[in-house]
Amino acid sequence: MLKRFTAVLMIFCLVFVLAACGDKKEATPSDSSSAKELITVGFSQVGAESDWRTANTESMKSTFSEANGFELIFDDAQQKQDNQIAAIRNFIQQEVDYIVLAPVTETGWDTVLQEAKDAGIPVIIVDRMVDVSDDSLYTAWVGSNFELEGKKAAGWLDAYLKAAGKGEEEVNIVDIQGTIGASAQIGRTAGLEAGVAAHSNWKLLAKVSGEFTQAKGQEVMESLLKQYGDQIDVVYCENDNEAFGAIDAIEAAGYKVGSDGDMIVMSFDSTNAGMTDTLSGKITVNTECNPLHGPRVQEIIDTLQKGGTVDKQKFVDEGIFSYDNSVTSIKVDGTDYPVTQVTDEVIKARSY
Ligand code: GZL
Ligand code: ZN
Repeated sequence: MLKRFTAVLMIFCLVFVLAACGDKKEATPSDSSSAKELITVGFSQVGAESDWRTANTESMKSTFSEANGFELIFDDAQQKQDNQIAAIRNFIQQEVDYIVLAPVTETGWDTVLQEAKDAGIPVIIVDRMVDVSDDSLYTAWVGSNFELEGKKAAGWLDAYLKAAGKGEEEVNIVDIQGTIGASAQIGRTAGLEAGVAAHSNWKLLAKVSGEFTQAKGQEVMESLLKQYGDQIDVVYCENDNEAFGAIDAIEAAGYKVGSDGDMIVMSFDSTNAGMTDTLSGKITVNTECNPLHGPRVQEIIDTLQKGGTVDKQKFVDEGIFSYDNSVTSIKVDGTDYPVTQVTDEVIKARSY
């Protein structure tokens, strides 16, 4: 009995082993050397704090897909620099081909970028800037000219007030700033402050960080309303999500936003939701900040893969959108920029 059982077992094992080997022969030829190596990209993203950030992440993820020849390792730092530094070290450990960093703030990157350089991994910076002692620590940067964004917004306010016959009136402004130390905050605040310096009738009542989020924007606006109430003429929000929060606070306090209201709201990002509020007049002007960096970074990597050289810094072109057509063009540092009135068609024509 035992012998027969052993014989059956041996036959079964033999059949099993043959079947397994057989599977190997079935392997499609593409599994072997002909498969194109994927380029591995480690992307350290700031977080998910705003609609703009979501659009930026989407652009990166849809660009760095396997279908496009990439393996993307994505890390969301929840707006903490320590998490970004840990992510970069992790990418170095994994020996990725490229590191892409969207830095939460400008300073504190020298050490970890030196580690990436020592590991021979090119670093591409997107969106905000890094302030490093040696710019060989990164290969390329692509993003917005934030100071120009701020100057455009201030230039629009100047023209808007003049068109409304208020060019000489006292104007009280509050600035709900972005994440302190982020290039977008630094540039947008600087643009407004330059406008205030150039106009003795512009009063900057307060600058308070709304951290680029809706919740913080609402909280900050609530306290500004308690402090200044209807003295406020202009609410300068350094991104759309802060504007959404500020508008909620203003309306909850019984005030009306808009050209025919108690105060106007200015914003940045021109996200889809921000443009919808600009169409309705809740936001009176929205200065564009384009988040679609995926294709721009892919272009840089494609060039580097071919052994080419890339621009150290590349600014993206951006517009400015308004509720009404009282201002159709502005001049900043001698250059004219068109102001586009928001319509349904303008919103439909945009991809984010
Ligand atoms: C700007 C980007 C800012 C956006 C905010 O390029 O860094 O961060 O303006 C986002 O919406 O949070
Ligand atoms: Zn002026």
